[in-house]
Amino acid sequence: MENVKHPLSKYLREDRMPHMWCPGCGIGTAMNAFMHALEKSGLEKNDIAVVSGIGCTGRVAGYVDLDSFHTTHGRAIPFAEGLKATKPDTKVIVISGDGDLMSIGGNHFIHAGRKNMDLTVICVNNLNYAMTGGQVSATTPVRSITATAPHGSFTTPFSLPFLAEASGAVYVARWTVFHIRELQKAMLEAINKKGFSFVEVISPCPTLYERRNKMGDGLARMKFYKENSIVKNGADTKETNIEINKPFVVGKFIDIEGKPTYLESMNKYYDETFQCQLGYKTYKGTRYSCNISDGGVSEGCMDD
Ligand SMILES: Cc1ncc(C[n+]2csc(CCOP(=O)(O)OP(=O)(O)O)c2C)c(N)n1
Ligand code: SF4
Ligand SMILES: [Mg+2]
Repeated sequence: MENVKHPLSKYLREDRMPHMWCPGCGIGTAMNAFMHALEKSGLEKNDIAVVSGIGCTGRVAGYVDLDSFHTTHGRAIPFAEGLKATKPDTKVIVISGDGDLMSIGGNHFIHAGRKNMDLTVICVNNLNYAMTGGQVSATTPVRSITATAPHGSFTTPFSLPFLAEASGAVYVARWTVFHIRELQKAMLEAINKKGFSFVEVISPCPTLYERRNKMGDGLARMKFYKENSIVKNGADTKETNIEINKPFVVGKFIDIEGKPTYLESMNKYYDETFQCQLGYKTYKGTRYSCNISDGGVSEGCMDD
């Protein structure tokens, strides 16, 4: 057995194995789909950066053998934005949980979408804050039992495809960990997309969410996904609400071309505004020294 290698082992930090995820958890399946998508993308490992926040899903950053960053809770997106701004040629991909990206980090998500930051965001939505014991998150369906809602949650959850579209995302898809081929394809399309792309991965947390809601183990949940997912590519994202134990819509909902990214808009504006000023150069990445004299931009101010 010693010589048996995972076919995608080049993307894995094998010295970190075994991983910490519970039996039946869907995060490993989501990560496997992600590694397949990377392989198909043809990107070199050095051209990719992965950013996660804190949570069970956030551990992905520690298991992938790439330039990866396990940032603070809710701050994966602003960290990724900074990374992209200084390294525009790097493919920056955020992978994190529903609590991290949509609860504490929700504000960053909507503004990154609004600005069309050139990022791919993959959210593993297990409908709760798993790592900290299974509390209500921004995606917990009404009437679900959680650690902080022992009689059932009563607040309206976000529908993530709807939120992503409303924020300005140019690519939006949702699949479950049962839909492994579709998930790989969606991740690949999102990675290849210029602009703010978003993939929601519906995934079980059998240890906390499914157990409390008497939904069975991880396998039972896969059966539920199989029998209750309504594949509807191009569906109106207003139809993507998730209710407890009810069928829900999956598919590719948004895929648009031609919207300028944040850096493209910035460069266009500054190029037009400063075109007459000696020494102004279009921003292509990190520039350090800046000798601004007499209010203008002096020659040699920006080093490429
Ligand atoms: C600022 C801050 N607040 C709270 C926490 C505690 N905390 C760690 S992980 C987590 C929830 C993670 O939930 P989610 O992002 O859905 O990831 P999951 O574990 O479900 O994959 C919380 C509240 C923290 N680490 N930092
Ligand atoms: S607590 Fe839930 S999300 Fe976390 S590893 Fe276990 S099953 Fe997965
Ligand atoms: Mg979660």
